Amino acid sequence: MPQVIEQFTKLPTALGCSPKLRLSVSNRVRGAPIVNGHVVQLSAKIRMFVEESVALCKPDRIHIVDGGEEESTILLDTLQRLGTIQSLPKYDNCWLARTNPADVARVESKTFICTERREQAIPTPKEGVQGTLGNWISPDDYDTAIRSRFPGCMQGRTMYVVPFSMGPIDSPLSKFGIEITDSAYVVCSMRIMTRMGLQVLEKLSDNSDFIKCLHSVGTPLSGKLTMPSWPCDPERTIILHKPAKNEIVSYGSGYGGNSLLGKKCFALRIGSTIAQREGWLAEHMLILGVTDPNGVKKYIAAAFPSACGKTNLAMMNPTLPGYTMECVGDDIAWMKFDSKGQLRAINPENGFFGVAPGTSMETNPNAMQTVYKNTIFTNVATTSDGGVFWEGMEKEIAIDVEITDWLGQPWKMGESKTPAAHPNSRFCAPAGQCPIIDPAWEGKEGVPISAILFGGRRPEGVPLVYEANSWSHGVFVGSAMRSETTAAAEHKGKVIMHDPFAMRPFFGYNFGDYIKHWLSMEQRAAKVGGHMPKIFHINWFRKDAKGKFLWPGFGDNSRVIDWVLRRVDECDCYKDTPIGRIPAPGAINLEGLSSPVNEKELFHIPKDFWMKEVEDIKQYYDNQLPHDLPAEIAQQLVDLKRRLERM
Ligand code: GTP
Ligand code: SPV
Ligand code: MN
Repeated sequence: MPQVIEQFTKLPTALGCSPKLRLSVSNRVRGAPIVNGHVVQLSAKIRMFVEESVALCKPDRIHIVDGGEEESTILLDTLQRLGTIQSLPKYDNCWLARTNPADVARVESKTFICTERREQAIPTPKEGVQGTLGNWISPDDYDTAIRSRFPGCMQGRTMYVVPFSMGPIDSPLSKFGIEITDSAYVVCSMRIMTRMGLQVLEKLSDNSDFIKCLHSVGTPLSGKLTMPSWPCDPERTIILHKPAKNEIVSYGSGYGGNSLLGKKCFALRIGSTIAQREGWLAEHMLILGVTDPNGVKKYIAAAFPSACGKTNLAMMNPTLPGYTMECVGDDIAWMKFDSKGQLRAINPENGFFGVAPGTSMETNPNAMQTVYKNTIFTNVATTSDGGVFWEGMEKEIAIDVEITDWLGQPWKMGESKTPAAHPNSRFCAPAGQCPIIDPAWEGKEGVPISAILFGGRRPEGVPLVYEANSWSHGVFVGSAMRSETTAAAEHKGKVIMHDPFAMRPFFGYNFGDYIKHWLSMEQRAAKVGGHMPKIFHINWFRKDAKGKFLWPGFGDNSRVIDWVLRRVDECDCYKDTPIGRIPAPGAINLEGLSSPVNEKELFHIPKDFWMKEVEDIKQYYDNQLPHDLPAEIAQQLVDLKRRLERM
């Protein structure tokens, strides 16, 4: 430990102040010395936030993060000494973190939105029914939750002050945050996932507002003889949001969405409340640029639940000749109408925190080429030649290498019964490294969106693609989305769950109001003479009677995108069905497909399945939104049922 502290005091002259000034007696906050940066560089508002946090958490020292290369090297080195990360010598500046096995995913059940009244945060379910659209916490319980966890939680540790921007620093669509954390892993990951450091601090020097993010792993070091390599407090983990104060407080977990507070907590939960107030959309969506064989470029946004294919679609290598796909973002989109009524999107993130298993040169070569430098892997397996391994990479490693699983145990392909990599293991890599990153991905104004896709894992009944008949029908489709659960959150087993708009874990306010907000977008665009993007629903995951996927997916999804864009151009290549418009027979280009597909089965719409689906959706609305469902959406369901009855 003394070695570690020494490391910090050896930091280079940060933020342009001399070592003498930096280590002067006055460079303290409430007695805690600042070992990197200087207190004079904090705006009054940031300083107040740091003061309050120091008084509460009692860190031994403070480090104002500058975002520089040297700082990053020292932090990574420190993490390596602590045993939190190990280097992966096969690649360039790549690292592996192994978490505590109890801290491997987001924890929806421990995530709360705090508002004065419950109905501001979550819909009131039918009496006797458990609500599934988020958790509310009262202001009193919010304070108690903090008071019972945070006092002294950073004793013996360094408090990092991380200034960051969600979105390109100069974009009018971007927002700033300050994350206070006691985890160097978080700092190094935030450096990849956000624009972080000095530039942001300078932007905030006019004392402007920011989102307050407080995070602790919840393992103070005072009196501890051993230092865990992955400190956390899974039993008492809690993730709190107070939209009225633009405040996020997270305790007990170091994992992804729980600790990198710019991502789900800020860009989606707090972001959606700001978006509602300001008239835009903060969504769990990828953004993809598509250039067709005529050289015409359009952008689409797509919302699929966690681990359901956003990263893959966002980085797809199209199999359809003549097409070029470019990636703007793989997880979050902030979308706003411009003055002409064109919906424009930015990716507020700066990196990818992508699902590792299933990613390979076959399924996603662009992701593979992104992650072999400057990447932090979490919970993947390692190879004896200093590389990484996960399920899906079987063909990509030398046969003679030995594999160590994510828990650090020897693992043998074909023999071991447990997965080598945790199913929710991830890579955290700079977006700029993606070989197909879109030239406009950091554009200030955002890219114009022509179509919005919803989708999920639906093994049965749901066709490969269908188009909504109107904006409100599309909003209905988003509200009725369901998908098989994945390892991205704590749900066990593969059950089909409702995940409206792929946002169930990420709503910052009452889902009923969220639907109303989506519906209101149409008038918002109309007012300035704009038009709405078309809405589609896709399903790459339909299976045949033997349980095999009916659709090859991945690069062949370009064939679906091709139809979607032709529909955006109002091509007459569709057929009406009770659930929406599907491609007319032969309208999906299947030329050159590596193996034939059963088009009939892919687009079959079984009446009994859909009648049951209507009943399930009705029950879901009745149980979860008995008071909050907009009449327009209730009517959409009635209309769908009527169309199906006539089938
Ligand atoms: P989050 O980062 O959790 O929000 O997830 P994501 O939506 O970005 O998920 P991702 O793209 O990483 O997909 C996760 C899993 O879906 C991987 O195991 C992929 O192999 C699988 N997958 C993605 N696209 C397809 C597809 O077209 N077909 C099939 N069968 N599987 C796919
Ligand atoms: C998701 O679960 O949707 C993710 C990963 O994108 S995490 O950041 O951990 O939430
Ligand atoms: Mn996600």
